[in-house]
Amino acid sequence: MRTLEPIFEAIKKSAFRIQKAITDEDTDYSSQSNQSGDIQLKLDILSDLIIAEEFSYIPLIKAIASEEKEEEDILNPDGELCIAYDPLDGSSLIDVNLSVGSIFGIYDGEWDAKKMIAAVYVVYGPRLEMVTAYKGNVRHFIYRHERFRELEQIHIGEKGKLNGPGGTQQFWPTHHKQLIDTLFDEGYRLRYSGGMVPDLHQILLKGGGLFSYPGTTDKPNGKLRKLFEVFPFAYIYELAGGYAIDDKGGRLLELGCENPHDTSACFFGSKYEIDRVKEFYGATK
Ligand code: P6P
Repeated sequence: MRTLEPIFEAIKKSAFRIQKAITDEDTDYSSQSNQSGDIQLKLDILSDLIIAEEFSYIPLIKAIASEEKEEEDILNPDGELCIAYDPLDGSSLIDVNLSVGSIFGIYDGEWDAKKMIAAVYVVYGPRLEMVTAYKGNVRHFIYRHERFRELEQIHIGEKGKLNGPGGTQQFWPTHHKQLIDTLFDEGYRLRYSGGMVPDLHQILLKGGGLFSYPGTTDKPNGKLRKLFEVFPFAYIYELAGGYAIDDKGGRLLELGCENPHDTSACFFGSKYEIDRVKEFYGATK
Protein backbone atom coordinates (compact mmCIF):
# COMPACT_ATOMS: atom_id res chain seq x y z
CA MET A 1 0.00 0.00 0.00
CA ARG A 2 1.61 3.25 -1.19
CA THR A 3 1.86 5.93 1.47
CA LEU A 4 2.88 9.57 1.05
CA GLU A 5 3.87 9.89 4.72
CA PRO A 6 7.65 9.78 3.95
CA ILE A 7 7.12 12.72 1.55
CA PHE A 8 5.15 14.74 4.10
CA GLU A 9 7.87 14.00 6.69
CA ALA A 10 10.58 15.11 4.23
CA ILE A 11 8.68 18.36 3.66
CA LYS A 12 8.45 18.92 7.44
CA LYS A 13 12.22 18.38 7.79
CA SER A 14 12.88 20.75 4.86
CA ALA A 15 10.52 23.32 6.36
CA PHE A 16 12.36 23.32 9.68
CA ARG A 17 15.77 23.62 7.94
CA ILE A 18 14.56 26.40 5.60
CA GLN A 19 12.96 28.32 8.48
CA LYS A 20 16.35 28.21 10.26
CA ALA A 21 18.16 29.37 7.10
CA ILE A 22 15.72 32.29 6.69
CA THR A 23 16.48 33.35 10.26
CA ASP A 24 20.25 32.79 10.24
CA GLU A 25 21.49 33.23 6.66
CA ASP A 26 21.97 36.47 4.74
CA THR A 27 19.49 37.59 2.09
CA ASP A 28 22.08 38.55 -0.51
CA TYR A 29 21.50 37.91 -4.17
CA SER A 30 23.59 35.28 -5.92
CA SER A 31 25.10 35.84 -9.35
CA GLN A 32 22.58 33.41 -10.91
CA SER A 33 19.08 33.73 -12.39
CA ASN A 34 16.35 31.09 -12.59
CA GLN A 35 14.42 29.95 -15.64
CA SER A 36 11.86 32.69 -15.10
CA GLY A 37 14.60 35.30 -15.21
CA ASP A 38 14.47 36.13 -11.50
CA ILE A 39 17.88 36.79 -9.93
CA GLN A 40 18.26 34.09 -7.29
CA LEU A 41 18.84 34.82 -3.63
CA LYS A 42 21.43 32.62 -1.98
CA LEU A 43 18.45 31.48 0.13
CA ASP A 44 16.56 30.39 -3.02
CA ILE A 45 19.46 28.14 -3.97
CA LEU A 46 19.97 26.86 -0.41
CA SER A 47 16.24 26.07 0.02
CA ASP A 48 16.25 24.20 -3.28
CA LEU A 49 19.26 22.12 -2.18
CA ILE A 50 17.64 21.32 1.19
CA ILE A 51 14.43 20.03 -0.42
CA ALA A 52 16.29 18.08 -3.12
CA GLU A 53 18.42 16.43 -0.41
CA GLU A 54 15.44 15.43 1.75
CA PHE A 55 13.61 14.03 -1.30
CA SER A 56 16.73 12.12 -2.44
CA TYR A 57 16.23 9.62 0.45
CA ILE A 58 12.76 8.53 -0.81
CA PRO A 59 12.70 5.65 -3.38
CA LEU A 60 9.02 6.35 -4.19
CA ILE A 61 10.01 9.61 -5.90
CA LYS A 62 10.86 9.17 -9.59
CA ALA A 63 11.58 12.80 -10.46
CA ILE A 64 11.65 16.28 -8.98
CA ALA A 65 11.30 19.62 -10.76
CA SER A 66 12.18 22.88 -9.07
CA GLU A 67 11.06 26.37 -10.05
CA GLU A 68 14.71 27.31 -9.47
CA LYS A 69 16.00 24.83 -12.05
CA GLU A 70 15.64 24.54 -15.82
CA GLU A 71 15.05 20.78 -16.05
CA GLU A 72 13.68 17.96 -13.90
CA ASP A 73 16.02 15.68 -11.93
CA ILE A 74 15.45 11.92 -12.13
CA LEU A 75 16.03 10.55 -8.61
CA ASN A 76 14.82 6.93 -9.02
CA PRO A 77 13.96 5.59 -12.52
CA ASP A 78 11.79 2.90 -10.85
CA GLY A 79 10.03 5.44 -8.65
CA GLU A 80 6.35 6.37 -9.11
CA LEU A 81 5.81 10.01 -8.12
CA CYS A 82 6.91 13.30 -9.65
CA ILE A 83 7.15 16.31 -7.34
CA ALA A 84 7.24 19.90 -8.63
CA TYR A 85 8.10 22.55 -6.08
CA ASP A 86 8.80 26.22 -5.59
CA PRO A 87 11.34 26.10 -2.77
CA LEU A 88 11.02 29.68 -1.53
CA ASP A 89 8.16 31.52 -3.20
CA GLY A 90 8.16 35.29 -2.69
CA SER A 91 11.73 35.21 -1.36
CA SER A 92 12.27 38.88 -2.27
CA LEU A 93 9.91 39.68 0.63
CA ILE A 94 12.30 38.24 3.22
CA ASP A 95 14.44 41.36 3.38
CA VAL A 96 11.37 43.35 4.48
CA ASN A 97 10.45 40.59 6.95
CA LEU A 98 7.18 39.51 5.30
CA SER A 99 5.94 35.92 5.17
CA VAL A 100 7.04 33.59 2.36
CA GLY A 101 6.42 29.94 1.52
CA SER A 102 7.29 26.66 -0.20
CA ILE A 103 4.82 25.00 -2.58
CA PHE A 104 4.71 21.33 -3.66
CA GLY A 105 2.65 19.52 -6.30
CA ILE A 106 2.77 15.70 -6.18
CA TYR A 107 1.95 14.02 -9.50
CA ASP A 108 1.41 10.29 -10.19
CA GLY A 109 3.98 9.33 -12.81
CA GLU A 110 3.88 12.39 -15.08
CA TRP A 111 3.77 16.18 -15.10
CA ASP A 112 0.04 16.45 -15.73
CA ALA A 113 -2.46 18.37 -13.56
CA LYS A 114 -4.95 15.54 -14.03
CA LYS A 115 -2.41 13.21 -12.40
CA MET A 116 -2.00 15.32 -9.28
CA ILE A 117 -2.64 13.26 -6.13
CA ALA A 118 -1.56 15.71 -3.41
CA ALA A 119 -0.39 19.26 -2.83
CA VAL A 120 1.39 20.90 0.10
CA TYR A 121 2.46 24.35 1.11
CA VAL A 122 4.57 25.66 3.98
CA VAL A 123 4.26 29.19 5.39
CA TYR A 124 7.35 30.80 6.93
CA GLY A 125 5.85 33.64 8.96
CA PRO A 126 5.43 34.58 12.62
CA ARG A 127 4.68 30.84 12.88
CA LEU A 128 5.85 27.86 10.82
CA GLU A 129 2.79 26.15 9.31
CA MET A 130 2.13 23.39 6.79
CA VAL A 131 -1.05 22.57 4.85
CA THR A 132 -1.51 19.26 3.04
CA ALA A 133 -4.26 18.39 0.55
CA TYR A 134 -4.56 14.63 0.09
CA LYS A 135 -7.30 11.97 -0.07
CA GLY A 136 -10.14 14.46 0.22
CA ASN A 137 -8.84 16.41 3.21
CA VAL A 138 -7.04 19.73 3.63
CA ARG A 139 -5.08 19.30 6.86
CA HIS A 140 -3.41 22.15 8.75
CA PHE A 141 -0.30 21.80 10.95
CA ILE A 142 1.60 24.28 13.12
CA TYR A 143 5.14 23.86 14.44
CA ARG A 144 5.00 24.21 18.23
CA HIS A 145 7.26 22.90 21.00
CA GLU A 146 9.63 21.00 18.69
CA ARG A 147 7.10 19.33 16.37
CA PHE A 148 4.25 19.88 13.87
CA ARG A 149 0.87 19.63 15.60
CA GLU A 150 -2.44 19.22 13.73
CA LEU A 151 -5.14 21.88 13.88
CA GLU A 152 -8.70 21.93 12.49
CA GLN A 153 -9.10 20.86 8.85
CA ILE A 154 -9.56 23.73 6.38
CA HIS A 155 -12.84 24.47 4.55
CA ILE A 156 -13.46 27.67 2.59
CA GLY A 157 -16.82 29.49 2.82
CA GLU A 158 -19.31 30.09 -0.02
CA LYS A 159 -18.60 33.82 0.06
CA GLY A 160 -15.83 35.77 1.78
CA LYS A 161 -14.75 39.35 2.31
CA LEU A 162 -11.07 39.42 1.26
CA ASN A 163 -9.79 40.57 -2.13
CA GLY A 164 -6.19 39.82 -3.19
CA PRO A 165 -5.64 41.46 -6.62
CA GLY A 166 -2.24 40.58 -8.13
CA GLY A 167 -0.33 42.09 -10.98
CA THR A 168 0.36 45.68 -12.02
CA GLN A 169 -2.95 47.58 -12.13
CA GLN A 170 -1.95 49.77 -15.08
CA PHE A 171 -1.60 46.57 -17.15
CA TRP A 172 -4.95 45.01 -16.11
CA PRO A 173 -7.63 44.49 -18.78
CA THR A 174 -10.55 46.90 -18.31
CA HIS A 175 -13.02 44.14 -17.34
CA HIS A 176 -10.59 42.90 -14.69
CA LYS A 177 -10.35 46.36 -13.13
CA GLN A 178 -14.15 46.55 -13.16
CA LEU A 179 -14.31 43.18 -11.36
CA ILE A 180 -11.82 44.23 -8.68
CA ASP A 181 -13.44 47.65 -8.17
CA THR A 182 -16.90 46.05 -7.91
CA LEU A 183 -15.74 43.78 -5.08
CA PHE A 184 -14.22 46.73 -3.24
CA ASP A 185 -17.48 48.67 -3.78
CA GLU A 186 -19.22 45.69 -2.10
CA GLY A 187 -17.02 46.19 0.97
CA TYR A 188 -14.26 43.62 0.34
CA ARG A 189 -11.02 44.23 2.22
CA LEU A 190 -7.69 44.47 0.37
CA ARG A 191 -5.41 41.64 1.49
CA TYR A 192 -2.33 41.37 -0.80
CA SER A 193 1.31 41.11 0.28
CA GLY A 194 2.90 39.93 -2.98
CA GLY A 195 3.55 36.51 -1.46
CA MET A 196 1.33 33.89 -3.08
CA VAL A 197 1.53 31.46 -0.14
CA PRO A 198 0.56 33.80 2.72
CA ASP A 199 -2.00 35.61 0.50
CA LEU A 200 -3.80 32.38 -0.41
CA HIS A 201 -3.37 30.96 3.11
CA GLN A 202 -5.10 34.03 4.57
CA ILE A 203 -8.12 33.74 2.24
CA LEU A 204 -8.44 30.03 3.09
CA LEU A 205 -8.32 30.64 6.83
CA LYS A 206 -10.26 33.91 7.03
CA GLY A 207 -13.56 32.80 5.51
CA GLY A 208 -12.85 33.08 1.80
CA GLY A 209 -12.73 35.74 -0.92
CA LEU A 210 -10.76 36.07 -4.16
CA PHE A 211 -7.09 35.89 -5.11
CA SER A 212 -6.49 36.87 -8.73
CA TYR A 213 -3.46 37.08 -10.98
CA PRO A 214 -4.86 37.96 -14.43
CA GLY A 215 -3.35 38.01 -17.88
CA THR A 216 -2.07 41.55 -18.35
CA THR A 217 -0.70 43.57 -21.25
CA ASP A 218 2.81 42.98 -19.90
CA LYS A 219 2.16 39.31 -18.97
CA PRO A 220 -0.63 38.02 -21.27
CA ASN A 221 -0.44 34.52 -19.70
CA GLY A 222 -0.12 35.82 -16.17
CA LYS A 223 2.98 35.40 -14.01
CA LEU A 224 2.35 32.38 -11.79
CA ARG A 225 3.82 29.04 -12.90
CA LYS A 226 1.37 26.20 -13.60
CA LEU A 227 3.41 23.25 -12.37
CA PHE A 228 4.95 24.76 -9.23
CA GLU A 229 2.32 27.30 -8.04
CA VAL A 230 -1.00 27.29 -9.92
CA PHE A 231 -1.81 23.56 -10.04
CA PRO A 232 -0.89 22.88 -6.37
CA PHE A 233 -3.04 25.75 -5.09
CA ALA A 234 -5.87 24.83 -7.47
CA TYR A 235 -5.82 21.33 -5.98
CA ILE A 236 -5.82 22.69 -2.42
CA TYR A 237 -8.59 25.24 -3.03
CA GLU A 238 -10.89 22.73 -4.74
CA LEU A 239 -10.35 20.17 -1.95
CA ALA A 240 -11.15 22.89 0.61
CA GLY A 241 -14.49 23.53 -1.16
CA GLY A 242 -13.33 26.50 -3.24
CA TYR A 243 -12.81 27.05 -6.95
CA ALA A 244 -9.78 27.62 -9.17
CA ILE A 245 -10.23 28.83 -12.76
CA ASP A 246 -8.40 30.54 -15.58
CA ASP A 247 -9.52 33.62 -17.54
CA LYS A 248 -11.75 31.51 -19.79
CA GLY A 249 -13.67 30.17 -16.80
CA GLY A 250 -12.30 26.63 -17.03
CA ARG A 251 -10.80 24.65 -14.14
CA LEU A 252 -7.06 25.28 -13.83
CA LEU A 253 -6.56 21.56 -13.16
CA GLU A 254 -7.81 20.80 -16.69
CA LEU A 255 -5.06 22.87 -18.33
CA GLY A 256 -2.12 21.28 -20.09
CA CYS A 257 1.49 22.23 -19.44
CA GLU A 258 3.91 22.00 -22.40
CA ASN A 259 6.90 23.56 -20.65
CA PRO A 260 7.67 23.18 -16.91
CA HIS A 261 7.82 26.98 -16.60
CA ASP A 262 4.53 27.77 -18.37
CA THR A 263 2.31 30.30 -16.60
CA SER A 264 -1.44 30.89 -16.49
CA ALA A 265 -3.85 33.62 -15.49
CA CYS A 266 -5.43 32.28 -12.30
CA PHE A 267 -8.33 32.95 -9.93
CA PHE A 268 -8.70 31.15 -6.58
CA GLY A 269 -11.60 31.66 -4.21
CA SER A 270 -15.07 31.05 -2.87
CA LYS A 271 -18.05 30.25 -5.10
CA TYR A 272 -19.60 33.73 -5.05
CA GLU A 273 -16.37 35.46 -6.06
CA ILE A 274 -15.47 32.94 -8.76
CA ASP A 275 -18.97 33.35 -10.23
CA ARG A 276 -18.28 37.11 -10.38
CA VAL A 277 -15.02 36.45 -12.22
CA LYS A 278 -16.94 34.40 -14.81
CA GLU A 279 -19.53 37.20 -15.11
CA PHE A 280 -16.96 39.95 -15.74
CA TYR A 281 -14.85 37.74 -18.03
CA GLY A 282 -17.92 36.65 -20.01
CA ALA A 283 -16.91 33.06 -19.37
CA THR A 284 -19.45 30.43 -20.32
CA LYS A 285 -17.72 27.33 -18.88
P1 P6P B 1 3.18 40.87 -8.34
C1 P6P B 1 6.32 36.33 -5.90
O1 P6P B 1 7.31 36.90 -6.74
C2 P6P B 1 5.24 35.76 -6.82
O2 P6P B 1 5.78 34.78 -7.65
C3 P6P B 1 4.08 35.20 -6.00
O3 P6P B 1 4.48 34.72 -4.75
C4 P6P B 1 3.13 36.39 -5.87
O4 P6P B 1 1.77 36.01 -5.77
C5 P6P B 1 3.39 37.17 -7.16
O5 P6P B 1 4.71 36.82 -7.61
C6 P6P B 1 3.34 38.66 -6.94
O6 P6P B 1 3.48 39.27 -8.19
O7 P6P B 1 3.34 41.12 -9.82
O8 P6P B 1 1.75 41.12 -7.86
O9 P6P B 1 4.19 41.54 -7.47
